[in-house]
Amino acid sequence: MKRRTFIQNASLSSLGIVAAASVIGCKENEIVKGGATSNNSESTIPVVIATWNVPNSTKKAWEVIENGGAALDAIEQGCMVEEANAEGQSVGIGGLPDRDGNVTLDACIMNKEGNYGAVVYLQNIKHPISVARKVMENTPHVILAGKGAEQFAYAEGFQKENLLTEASKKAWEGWKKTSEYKPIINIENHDTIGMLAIDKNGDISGGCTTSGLAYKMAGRVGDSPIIGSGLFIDNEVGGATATGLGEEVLKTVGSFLIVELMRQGKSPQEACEEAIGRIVSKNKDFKDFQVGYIAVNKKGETGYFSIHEGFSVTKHSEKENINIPSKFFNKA
Ligand code: SD4
Repeated sequence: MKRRTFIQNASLSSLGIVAAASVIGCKENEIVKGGATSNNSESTIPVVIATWNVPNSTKKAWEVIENGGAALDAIEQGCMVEEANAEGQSVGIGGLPDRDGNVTLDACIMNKEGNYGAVVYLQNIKHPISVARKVMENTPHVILAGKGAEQFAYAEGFQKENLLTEASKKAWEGWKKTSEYKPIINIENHDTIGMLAIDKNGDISGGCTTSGLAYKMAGRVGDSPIIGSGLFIDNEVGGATATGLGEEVLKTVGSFLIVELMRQGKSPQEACEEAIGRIVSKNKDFKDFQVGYIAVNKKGETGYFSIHEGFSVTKHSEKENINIPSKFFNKA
């Protein structure tokens, strides 16, 4: 099949993302209850929580908050740690490229006032989370894309950098031999950062930063920089952020949904479970892709839930900086 035909035929459900063997054979459309851990129902303020195993990022964010800093600064600095980590292949420098070999980054940030800034399809800039913050603070807009975002970043003093590391270039060259679009659940996407923080004043901010899905089509933008999908904050209620197959998060406006469910009285855990339930009940192919959500409410209670096993969160509270495996929907 010619590549063009392949792309046309590749509906989201047929992208061929491989599910872990341990998750086959679940009961469809049944939400697994009892997902909350003791860490979840505990009210902890301040708190920092992020998708995946990113202890250095949560540690940095926590340090900012511990020193009396605002949640917004904690989010930016925490996310920057992973963006600068060249070994992480799904965010910032070292991110896996699109199928043409270009590393294109998506990021957004949202503050306690409900202000928001984002960059999509940004190239050659290591810290998209910081450019997103500049969009929020220094422009009359909320999203800048592609070349315009890049020009804006240079005008704001950011340096041009080559983001394609040797390791990611090698991986891409290996992928090109078959050009099959088959990312593997939890493997290639393990360190995209969605981060939520509550500072000592009890104010909430959040951020999300990613290189998106490896070997995506040129021009593709995921959920991560889109308000309400990859991230949403309402300082009176709480915040939520997402990771995984962005197309499915976008179609259900997942993070906004979770915050609205919390507004209606659900706990962060219940809200994350319902948002995952929304995806799986609408999509019989959910065995082929992963989505994970994390949430925090105004009381400092947290929640996290995913479709499949393998998702985890890193949570920094007064007590500890700990990586916690998430409960998941798709029980064997
Ligand atoms: C995307 N949601 O671009 C992102 C990818 C991701 O962990 O989160 N990976 O669809």
